[in-house]
Amino acid sequence: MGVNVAVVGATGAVGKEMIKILEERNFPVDELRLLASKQSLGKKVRYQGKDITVKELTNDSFSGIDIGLFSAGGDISKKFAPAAVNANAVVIDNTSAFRMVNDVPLVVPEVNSDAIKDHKGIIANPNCSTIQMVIALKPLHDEGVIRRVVVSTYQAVSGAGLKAIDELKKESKSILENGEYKRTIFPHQIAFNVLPQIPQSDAFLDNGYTSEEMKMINETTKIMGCDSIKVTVTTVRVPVVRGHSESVNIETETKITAEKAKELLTNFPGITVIDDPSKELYPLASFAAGKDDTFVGRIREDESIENGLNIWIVSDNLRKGAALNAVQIAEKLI
Ligand code: L14
Repeated sequence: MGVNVAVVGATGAVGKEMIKILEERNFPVDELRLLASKQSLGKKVRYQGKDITVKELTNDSFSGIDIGLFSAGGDISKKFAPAAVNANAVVIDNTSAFRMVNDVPLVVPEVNSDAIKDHKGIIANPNCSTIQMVIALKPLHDEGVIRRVVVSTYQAVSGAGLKAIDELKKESKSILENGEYKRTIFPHQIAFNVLPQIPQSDAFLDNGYTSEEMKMINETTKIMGCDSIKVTVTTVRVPVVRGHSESVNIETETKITAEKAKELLTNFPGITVIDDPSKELYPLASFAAGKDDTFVGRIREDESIENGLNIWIVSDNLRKGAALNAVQIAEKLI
């Protein structure tokens, strides 16, 4: 007997990737129900050689559904996840709507899959930048107990959706050709530029941090199950289509040598170490795009403190950062 799966936000950047990953991993789907807003009605999405027509998302969309994969924005999740749970579906929510709610497990399977069993109908998928960071922090924390993490991110535009990818491409072209382009997504020029602001609107909180930065701080402690890890973050948008990069400085209670860190990271599931300075080999967004693993390199000791490491982490934000992690949670569920 297969599983009936609904994808909410089926025509978005993450929704499309979810459908692709269900197919690639031979997830035992019985019925695949594709749901989206009115604008996407009637669109067709290909799955296992067949076209599936997208239906309108309503409170009645979930009868018979076992698992609902939500990725249509926080407001949609808040509005429709309860209907899915009432219909006895388990919701795996990719938005920030429920991540910090007490009863809602926030899960990266390689790090805290035990949390899944405590769900009461909703399981939250963490923020893309959080996922790829905690997967690398976990083996280092287990070895040397992390005190503090200082991270700067270099985030791809696809996190902001298909329209943001389009904006980067069109703006780049217009600059190269001295043409005109009118921005509609980013607050400033993103082509050939770097923006220390994510997301693109209502980003800044009273403490001067962005919501993306606070998500990484709060979600990391929840997933790692450890309040004593201090985290500080600067999140930055770069003109890359796919793949987030992160520069991460880690201070531990006990010394972890660079060599030991490399061994721990190499042996951890979901991580591939690419770290050969003599050959100029290190993780790149262009390499990570379309792949499943989280790639770690530039592993070296922070010589300015006693017990510190610097690492560089890259992963595909639409796959491990979103769709793949959600499907991996669904695999653990069934
Ligand atoms: O919280 O704009 O899941 O790149 C992930 C994508 C927040 C915004 C989340 C972006 C979103 C982010």
